[in-house]
Amino acid sequence: MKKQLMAVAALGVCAGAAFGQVANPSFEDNGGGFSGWSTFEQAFVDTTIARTGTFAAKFFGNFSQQYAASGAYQDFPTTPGTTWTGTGWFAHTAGDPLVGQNIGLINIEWRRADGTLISYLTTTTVTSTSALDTWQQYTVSGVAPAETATARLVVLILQPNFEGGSVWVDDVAFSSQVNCSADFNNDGVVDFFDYLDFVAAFSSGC
Ligand SMILES: [Ca+2]
Repeated sequence: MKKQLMAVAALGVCAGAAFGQVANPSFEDNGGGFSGWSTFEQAFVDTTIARTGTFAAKFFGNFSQQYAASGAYQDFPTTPGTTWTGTGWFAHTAGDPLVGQNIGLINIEWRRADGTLISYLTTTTVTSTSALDTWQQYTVSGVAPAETATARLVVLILQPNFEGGSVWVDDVAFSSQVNCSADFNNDGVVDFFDYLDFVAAFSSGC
């Protein structure tokens, strides 16, 4: 009986998938725009191509420096050890195709409480060789390192060498999962089945 009470007391949801939802993920809010996002350099919404709704984000290089970047981001409070996964749909168009070294990226930046950058993860998305006018989904995922207070999801174009073309982005998502040592069967919930697995592991010894 004592064991059962212990197990019931431990019942809880381990995964935090509801935490960290992206605001305005399809760029449709307020008649199309970046509500909920922060932007940098050449960032616009337009109706030339959209995966869902009417609008998508459009980024192109500023042609003023090498490795110019333009894009948009959102910040989410977090703690070290939390796993974050970002996804976004990317495209380029026949009307303004990516040229040469220009690429789309989806990044996670890990930042301290004072806002300084600790490190970042990056996934290359569309390139000059990607199919035109075709949406494809890309993912970036990782675990927040020590000192992380903020996980920043960034979608952007990188323009290394003054070349033309635009990156389009739609339907962005970002979710977190707290890694939980009591979730023995890794189903995202701590319940009696985890306790049984623990007992079985304990009984079998090492
Ligand atoms: Ca949209």
